[in-house]
Amino acid sequence: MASLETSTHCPYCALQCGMKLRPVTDGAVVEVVERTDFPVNRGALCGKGRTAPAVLAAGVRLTGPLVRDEGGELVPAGWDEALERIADGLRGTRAEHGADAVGVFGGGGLTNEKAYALGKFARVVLGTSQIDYNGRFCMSSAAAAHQRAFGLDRGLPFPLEDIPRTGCVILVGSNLAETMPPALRYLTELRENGGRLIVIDPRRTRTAEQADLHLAPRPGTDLALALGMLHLVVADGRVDEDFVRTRTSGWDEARAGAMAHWPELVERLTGVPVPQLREAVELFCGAESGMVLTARGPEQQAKGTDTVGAWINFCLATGRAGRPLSGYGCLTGQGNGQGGREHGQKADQLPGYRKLTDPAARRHVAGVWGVDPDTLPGPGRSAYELLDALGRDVRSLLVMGSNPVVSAPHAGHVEERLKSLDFLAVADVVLSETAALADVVLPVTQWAEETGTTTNLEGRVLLRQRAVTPPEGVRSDLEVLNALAALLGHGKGFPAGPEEVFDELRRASAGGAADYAGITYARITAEDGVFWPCPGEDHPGTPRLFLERFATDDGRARFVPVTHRPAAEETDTEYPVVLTTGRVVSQYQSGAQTRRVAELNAAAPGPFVELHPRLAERIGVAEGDTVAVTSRRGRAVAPARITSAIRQDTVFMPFHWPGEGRANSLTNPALDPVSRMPEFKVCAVRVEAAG
Ligand SMILES: Nc1nc2c(c(=O)[nH]1)N[C@H]1C(S)=C(S)[C@@H](COP(=O)(O)OP(=O)(O)OC[C@H]3O[C@@H](n4cnc5c(=O)[nH]c(N)nc54)[C@H](O)[C@@H]3O)O[C@H]1N2
Ligand SMILES: Nc1nc2c(c(=O)[nH]1)N[C@H]1C(S)=C(S)[C@@H](COP(=O)(O)OP(=O)(O)OC[C@H]3O[C@@H](n4cnc5c(=O)[nH]c(N)nc54)[C@H](O)[C@@H]3O)O[C@H]1N2
Ligand code: SF4
Ligand SMILES: [Mo]
Repeated sequence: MASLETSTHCPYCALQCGMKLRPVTDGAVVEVVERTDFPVNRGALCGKGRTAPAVLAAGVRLTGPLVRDEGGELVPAGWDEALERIADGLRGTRAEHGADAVGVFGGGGLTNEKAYALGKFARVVLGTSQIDYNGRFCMSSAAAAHQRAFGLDRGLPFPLEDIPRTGCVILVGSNLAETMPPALRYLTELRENGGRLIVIDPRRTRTAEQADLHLAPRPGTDLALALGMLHLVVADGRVDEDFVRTRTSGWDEARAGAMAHWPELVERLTGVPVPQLREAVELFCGAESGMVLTARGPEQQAKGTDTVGAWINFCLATGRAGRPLSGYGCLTGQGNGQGGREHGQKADQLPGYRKLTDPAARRHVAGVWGVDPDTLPGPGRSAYELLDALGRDVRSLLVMGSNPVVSAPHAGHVEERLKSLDFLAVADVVLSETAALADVVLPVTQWAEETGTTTNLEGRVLLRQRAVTPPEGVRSDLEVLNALAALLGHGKGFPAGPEEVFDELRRASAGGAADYAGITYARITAEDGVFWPCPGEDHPGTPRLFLERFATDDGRARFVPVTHRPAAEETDTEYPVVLTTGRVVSQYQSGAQTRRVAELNAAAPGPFVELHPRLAERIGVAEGDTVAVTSRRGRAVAPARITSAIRQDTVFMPFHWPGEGRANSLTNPALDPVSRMPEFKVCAVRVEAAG
């Protein structure tokens, strides 16, 4: 039977665990089999990966297009009708309001081929600048900080296998034990090898429980914390002067910023005692090598870019970057969170991580696309700004691979904006909350039913392979774009075959920062994935970046001067508690897929509000009682989960559910000025027992 097994990767997070799929019964459904030969997870999977085939079942997933009838109901329709309705809708808006009144919203779960084709479709077929995607809500602050400091954005500049061999890891706002469970092994091995682990999180999470030292700052104060630690590095004479002189620029200004953040001030701002700050610096600087890894905790803030910048400054000042077993990295989140940000579904971007504002980049990509560079639109709005403009400047929208009704900040407002559109089309595998608002819903194939590449959090390009035949009535996103392009007058240039699209992507990315020119499907299969940049088929790929030089013009990493500032919304007497949000192990994102899996629902049945016993006592709620959480934007209710593992001034809600317990009814859409990341991790709320 072994020959019937197909090697592929999980549909969910950025770890992209390897797995094998084996057909059961008639070949329409598969089961997951361990794939121990793939190095990243060596066979281990979390519950989401193990149960992913449940979403392939008819009755769970969409099996035919839906269109809204005159009575306002979504009813089954044929593909021709559904596609024509979309073409008419988009064409009509363009004729009446101009090309920029048509918007596109993509996703970091889409394969490289889809992300590339979607960006090209927006710019070439629709002629619109108004395209962005949910990755803006994910790692955009780290990406911006990477660009600023290193001249290149690849989440991790080294493979995960380096982590167990470094001396000390500072993990900032990552709950790896729940968000990438098989990767916890790297931290366990680190500690077995004598390396130290410091976790910074307002909650004592399952991840923090593994740490030698856990710092629990008030949400939104990471910037002060990082500056305070850099202050101590300077005060204690621990700066790596030689590294700073030879490999960096801009230290004097950055140093001045840190010196303004003396330890006692930082203790006051963050709530982290000075002795803990000192211990963290001693552990980190006392080791031969070290890494700082951030995830959404410090990044999803209205100052996320500067916060990551402060951690990069810390790495540079201590000489823990651009050297073996040392560096700063961001733990990217979505299945193709890395590749999805490289090939053109981002508002300001062309394939190969090129800039839409760069004339040479426009010429190169226009050449590959066979169009006049002058016809390519300029940069558009960022994700939240695009959603906020719906029904006003942007009047028709195509959504592919996102469920913003649940996942966008200030979701009540976003839902209203979606409802005010002249026309909404959604391509999805299930009837998500966003799809349920659409005029036309297109059912698309899923991971096991199609072939395509993703780029995992290490920058390793991987191949997912088709293992089952999709149900009749379902088409791939590439087939959808191919058909829509044809209806809109572009019969050529949008092939539906993934390998053909990938070969075009390779040419479009050639010479860019994220260069895939030398990567082929055959090589990926033979080599356990290929790390970009990989400019030629004889190039080995690049697992480790920056060892000789950084990707800036002069090869030096740039310190960025940063200073602390408060959260966009501070607590006050009316809203005295901080709300932060995040994830639980058994649900994925907006839950569109995982809320349809019985085993996962049994483990994580619904929303909750995590709060400290003192706060619970003060508002008079016991475990399981219904709690009302109110912010300036909305209200949510969910059962109390009382634990001393959270700060007394903070409550936590996971964001996986719609309806009454929707965390994003509360969150603040204040944006980071550089990355345009919303402040998902901090807002002010009132917490009460719900009558
Ligand atoms: N089970 C599961 N796994 C997933 C996902 C999922 O939805 N479910 N999604 C995937 C995706 S797209 C992503 S982006 C990743 C996200 O992976 P993580 O970043 O690990 O996930 P989060 O739970 O959003 O946030 C991590 C931690 O940040 C802490 N935090 C909150 N506020 C602050 C703060 O102000 N400062 C600091 N330092 N920490 C803070 C939270 O308490 C939380 O424990 O997970 C990926 N994996
Ligand atoms: N409060 C709060 N909100 C958050 C966050 C937080 O920490 N706190 N985190 C943010 C982050 S990091 C992220 S990444 C976002 C994610 O939020 P969303 O963008 O809503 O992510 P998903 O739930 O993964 O949505 C993906 C949708 O696309 C569908 N889909 C899956 N694969 C495909 C495909 O190949 N093609 C098509 N057409 N559809 C597909 C799925 O069924 C699902 O409906 O949420 C953000 N929102
Ligand atoms: S850790 Fe991520 S990639 Fe691995 S099985 Fe779980 S969801 Fe899938
Ligand atoms: Mo994410």
